[in-house]
Amino acid sequence: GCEWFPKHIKDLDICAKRVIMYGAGLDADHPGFKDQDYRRRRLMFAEVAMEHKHGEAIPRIEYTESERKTWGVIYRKLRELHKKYACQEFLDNFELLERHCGYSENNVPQLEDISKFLRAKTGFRVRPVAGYLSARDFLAGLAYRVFFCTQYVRHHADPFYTPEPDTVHELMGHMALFADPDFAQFSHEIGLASLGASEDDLNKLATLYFFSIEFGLSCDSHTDTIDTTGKENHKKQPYKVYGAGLLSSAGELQHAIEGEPTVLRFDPDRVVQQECLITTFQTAYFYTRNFEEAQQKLRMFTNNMKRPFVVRYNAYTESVEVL
Ligand code: H2B
Ligand code: FE
Repeated sequence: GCEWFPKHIKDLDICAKRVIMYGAGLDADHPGFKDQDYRRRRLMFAEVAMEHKHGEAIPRIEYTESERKTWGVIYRKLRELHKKYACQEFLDNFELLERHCGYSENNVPQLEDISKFLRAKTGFRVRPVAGYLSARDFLAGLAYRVFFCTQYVRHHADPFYTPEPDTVHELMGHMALFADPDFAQFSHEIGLASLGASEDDLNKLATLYFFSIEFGLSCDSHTDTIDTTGKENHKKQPYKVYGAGLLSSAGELQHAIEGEPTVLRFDPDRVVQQECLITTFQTAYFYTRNFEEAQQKLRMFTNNMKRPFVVRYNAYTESVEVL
């Protein structure tokens, strides 16, 4: 647990370069594996991300017609499903993204615009990344209120499937809630807990990230689950979705709410025992009443983690003091 970790937001330049897999390294089962044009395009995105440095403007991308079409198809489908399944905080902030950040069916939004918007809202920002990072590097970004964000679009052959994060997942799934102060704080605190954490603790934090930020459910504040006769109303689903993995996947979003999976309370001691499933739908999801509750539970859990030092985040200098 005494590995190097970023002490200043600028140090994230180092984390951003340690991509595990991107562009040229596409696996044989990737839909773009045999598509030379797609692979070339991915190398361009990788270059933009690799050359980006903290504090610089994020280059604007001119998306191709094919990329815009892929975006549009998913956008239309997901917006329809969001209205039914997403939590209110997500819906409200998504509307702001439509109003202020160029979100629409016909336009792939630019990271630079979103980053400026989020910064004004919660101090969060995004920076481009060429592909998948280790959990350690990825979570370190959150400590500095930075979200590593892919900028490329998945392969057009299968708009509703991607084996890796892509900009559609990030923009449709993740961005809206980073405009919510409690959600932002929750994310920031997972990140802080990860700095210099032991391998074991880091895995636990990655699992907590997975079942909250990617697959979390919350209670529907607008649905009364008990009707006036006092009988439970089984018609209305009491859960709403806030996890980005769900909100960016038409299939799993419906499954999580309509498919009657196991839904348990977000209790970190229980959550960390759950296996993160990557290639199939989850068999269990976890819910919190709201992001404040998620924050409190996370804090109780991380307070019991052992680190041979204390980290203190200094928002003025955007650095971490190690005591
Ligand atoms: N890297 C990138 N680029 N995007 C992610 O969403 C991501 C990642 N998720 N690395 C991380 C790992 C997540 O699965 C957890 C923290 O392990
Ligand atoms: Fe994600």
